[in-house]
Amino acid sequence: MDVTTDERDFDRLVSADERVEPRDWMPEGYRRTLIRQIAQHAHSEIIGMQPEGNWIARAPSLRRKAILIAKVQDEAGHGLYLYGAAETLGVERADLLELLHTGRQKYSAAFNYPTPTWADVAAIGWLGDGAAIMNQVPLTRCSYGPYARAMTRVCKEESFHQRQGFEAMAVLCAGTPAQKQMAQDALDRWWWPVLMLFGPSDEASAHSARSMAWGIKRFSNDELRQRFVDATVPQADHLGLRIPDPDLRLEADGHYRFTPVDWNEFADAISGNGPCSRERIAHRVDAHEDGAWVRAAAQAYADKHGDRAARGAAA
Ligand code: BYC
Repeated sequence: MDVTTDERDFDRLVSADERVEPRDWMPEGYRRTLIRQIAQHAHSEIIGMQPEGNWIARAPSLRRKAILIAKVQDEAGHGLYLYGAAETLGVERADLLELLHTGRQKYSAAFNYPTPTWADVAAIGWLGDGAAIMNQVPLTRCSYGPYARAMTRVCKEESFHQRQGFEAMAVLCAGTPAQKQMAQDALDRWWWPVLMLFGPSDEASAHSARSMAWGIKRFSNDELRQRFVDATVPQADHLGLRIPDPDLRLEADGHYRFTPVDWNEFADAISGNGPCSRERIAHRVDAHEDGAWVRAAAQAYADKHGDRAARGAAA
């Protein structure tokens, strides 16, 4: 098959490590892969607001409440940048939300787990945002410009989130024995869901090879998971907490060996059978329906005044 000039230009951009922009020709598979990944990422950000949002009214102090409100609001902002990046590929935000609400597009399995105590909020910041940074910093070099640029800002905010989670965890660990136990219990609950954030093992990952060849992903799922474990175990040691993996050990090569994720549990969590899957989607659909009047008002304003910002809010 003849290679067209468009294909040659695209291949040159990708191999020269330059950015592909919305105006550039791109293969249909590349466009579809980006829509799938960016949409899943956006959905994870907005569904990820729920487990922590659950604690806004019950945060243990005014300071913690103010920090948590700001963090949850940041996650909504990440969703907006990401839906915006997806729209540059020719899809509508309303259609992506419809796919989320009807279970036809995924979001991160981790957010299907509950947050029964305040320490779970600290653990999500420390571990969940820590994993997000490990996964997303390489995405700032993604070959698709709008996604890469969205990631630059997201990663800056995620590093504040990770620090506040670690600090909240450190305060609990320096508290009473009961508070330290709360921190340990939350680590026990979140360790495995957070390892799932990196996706299936390299052997099972359907999209990695193609996405890496296109410069969308820069490292494999297992490589990033390993980096996360290597970075996080010393942090747990510093806090005086125990990683809930009896087989975890430091090898001579300087890397930690750890027990693989329970992939059956992962499969359940991504297919709508996680502990809170139904509750998360039901809550999301309710919030969307409750917001219908805001979208209608923004649309009416945009129609009357031709205001671009209001049209964006109506979407
Ligand atoms: N959960 O071939 P694979 C946050 C799916 S939120 C559910 O490896 P890929 C935060 C995958 O979609 C940030 N599903 O796929 C928010 C695919 O299914 P389909 C979350 C998963 O795309 C609030 C299938 O499994 N981060 O940080 O090459 C508070 C095969 O997988 C998961 C991102 O979204 C999962 N964990 O690689 C705190 C990062 N993993 O589409 C924090 C951006 C995989 O074939 N995304 N699947 O039906 C990525 O880097 C990549 O998409 C992944 C997966 C590494 C996640």
